[in-house]
Amino acid sequence: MRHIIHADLDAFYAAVEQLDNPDLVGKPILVGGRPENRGVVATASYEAREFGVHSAMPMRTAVHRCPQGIIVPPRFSRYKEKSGEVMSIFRDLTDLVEPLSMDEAYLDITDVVEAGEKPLAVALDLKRRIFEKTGLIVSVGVGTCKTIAKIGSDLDKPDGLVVVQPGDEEAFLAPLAVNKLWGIGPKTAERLHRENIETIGQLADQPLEWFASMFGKRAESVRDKSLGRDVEAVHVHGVSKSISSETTFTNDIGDEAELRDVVERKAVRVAHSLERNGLKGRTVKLKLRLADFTTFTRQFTLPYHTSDEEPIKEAAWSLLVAELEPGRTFRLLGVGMANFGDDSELETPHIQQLPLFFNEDTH
Ligand code: DCP
Ligand code: MG
Repeated sequence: MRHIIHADLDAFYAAVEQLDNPDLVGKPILVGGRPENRGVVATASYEAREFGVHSAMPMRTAVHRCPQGIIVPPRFSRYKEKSGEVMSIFRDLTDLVEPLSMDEAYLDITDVVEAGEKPLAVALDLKRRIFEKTGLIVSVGVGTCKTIAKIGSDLDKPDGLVVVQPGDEEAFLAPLAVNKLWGIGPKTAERLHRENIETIGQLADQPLEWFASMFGKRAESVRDKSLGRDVEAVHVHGVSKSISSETTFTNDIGDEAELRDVVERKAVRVAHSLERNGLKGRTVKLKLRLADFTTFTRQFTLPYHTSDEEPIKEAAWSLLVAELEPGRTFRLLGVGMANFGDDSELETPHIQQLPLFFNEDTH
């Protein structure tokens, strides 16, 4: 079973403006162009939304509805910077992150849940970390497919958290309006309205043939979504340069056996992520943070590309052993793999004869 999070920041541009200028906190903010320049609202703080202001509205209309609104010109480079901070916190949790825009992303947390974490705890922890590290508030939806996660994150905004338990998908969606489904725009909603279909439940109740006549090629996908069981994967865009898994401990760890255990679990996670993404790597990285927050990485390059657990475990552990000192404790440990490629042009027996580590480029 898959576990997916959809996370979307609240009133993103406005929240960044309030963060950088405390005078704006708690006030109606209209981020966008001036009304005299035919500006539009990029976003409004929740305080301004109470007056019926929303994104894409002409600023002239917004000012009319909310005369006390404070107009703030957008600062895109600052939003991009904050977005980067948020995305990197998402990637601390899982490598399977699919950003949809500057302020929202899908995260596949299946591995994290299979490692024993409860989805609710993962979501709460993510919200807390985003707030502590960036000062921004994120709304989160959690479920077994993208449809559920996406709808969930929007349902309880701002500062939302909706977790739909496996098995509850259909009942969760049933009472909601059809236009909440991804891919049902105003035109389709109008066609459905003419057939007296207003809710996702009414849509899901239709026979298969009806879906075929209504949606053609999309029939199956729309039906799956209406039942909360779409199978769409979280797509990691672009070519990632490394895959890693790291944890900050609640209490710093110095015990060798405990550290060994963490390294092994991280290595398994990395191996799984590599496999999921169809990648093999050669450079194993170990990231460490000490009790005094000093952070550094060590790396080993293997003689061949691999996605196997064993060499990753072995390399990461040998790097860590070199850093153990009596009394030294660690607050963060991460294992990663970089230098992706494939050795399929080489013959396997030849590769297997190579020693495990032939090039130690630790620094
Ligand atoms: N945005 C924009 N123009 C739009 C919609 C959005 O410029 N028509 C920008 C401003 C938003 C950001 O994108 O801050 C994120 O879009 P969201 O739809 O997620 O809206 P917000 O984050 O502002 O509000 P919320 O997600 O709380 O509804
Ligand atoms: Mg948002």
